[in-house]
Amino acid sequence: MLRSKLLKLLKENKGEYISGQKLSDQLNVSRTAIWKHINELKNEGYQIEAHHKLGYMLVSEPDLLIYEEVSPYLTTNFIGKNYIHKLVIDSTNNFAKEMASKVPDGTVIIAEEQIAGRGRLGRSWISQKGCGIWMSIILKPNIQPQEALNLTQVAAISVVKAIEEVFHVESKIKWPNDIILNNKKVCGILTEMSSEIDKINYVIIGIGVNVNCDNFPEELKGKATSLYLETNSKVDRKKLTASILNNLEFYYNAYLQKGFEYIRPICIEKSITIGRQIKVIANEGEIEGKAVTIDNNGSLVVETKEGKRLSIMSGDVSVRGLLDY
Ligand code: BTX
Repeated sequence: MLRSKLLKLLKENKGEYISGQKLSDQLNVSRTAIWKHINELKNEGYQIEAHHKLGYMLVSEPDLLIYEEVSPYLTTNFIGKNYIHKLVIDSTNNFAKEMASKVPDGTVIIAEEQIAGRGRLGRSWISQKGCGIWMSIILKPNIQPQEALNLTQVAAISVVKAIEEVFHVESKIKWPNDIILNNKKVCGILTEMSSEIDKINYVIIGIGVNVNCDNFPEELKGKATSLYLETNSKVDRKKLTASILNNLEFYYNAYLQKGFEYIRPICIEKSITIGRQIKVIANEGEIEGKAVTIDNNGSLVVETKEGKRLSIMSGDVSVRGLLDY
């Protein structure tokens, strides 16, 4: 793609002029075509100096999660190869659902802002402009529909590993789908699926990470946080986005090849739930007890007051002493 190639050349020469002639020779297009693309890039927020003799110089890139900005850090084979970026969207999970049957495995939908971001059970997810990573990944695994729940865990450890890799801070997983940093929620995961009785059509993994957000609505203060608020420095969304996708591909492949047992120790190590008193609203009703472990199927094992052990496949968990409980 001409635009990507042009940007690559500009980036390689960032801070230096590169002549219009050289660009047109290297890219094998007219100087007018170069000029047109340069204007487009400028409109997107790239700061490019143009000099009638010296040519063009890239001064700075916009803070946008477009493919050209994220892909230099991507090491994946299939996740993110098809990458759709939107400035504003209702919900990346909604858009992913519309697209899922028409796009390849591993397609990523990412937005700068969601105006109707969704959490689980009809709850909403605040997704302010330009401060977070709001994305959905479409996967088409050849596993049984009931196993799709494990993919939330795969995504959760991928986010925890990515945060560790890029920012050297340790976050924890509140089973099954929240990432907690210093006792507050920094990320939520919403996994949705379309399936037949014994075959998955597609799974959508929606990941919302509060990266540079510095202001949450009153009702979330005390519950929500961002990497910026916890680390006190503005964070590079591009590197973190790529690292989440890189880790996701790694752990997803490992899960498909080796089963849940492979990721289980990491899920346990990174859990903030295990060993704590919890309340779960599950299909079975409300259960109170102590979270003991995560079993080989990815279920949370809870021991009730009566000493009964229950395996919970999915549910809404409150952990005593955490987030208003
Ligand atoms: P959840 O149901 O576990 O969490 C939703 C609850 O979290 C809300 O009711 C609110 O209390 C709190 N909350 C809302 N927004 C935020 C926020 N930005 N940070 C911290 N806490 C918040 C969690 O659901 C799953 C969220 C997935 C979001 C991604 S973003 C990309 C994709 N598209 C989409 O619409 N959803 C997913």
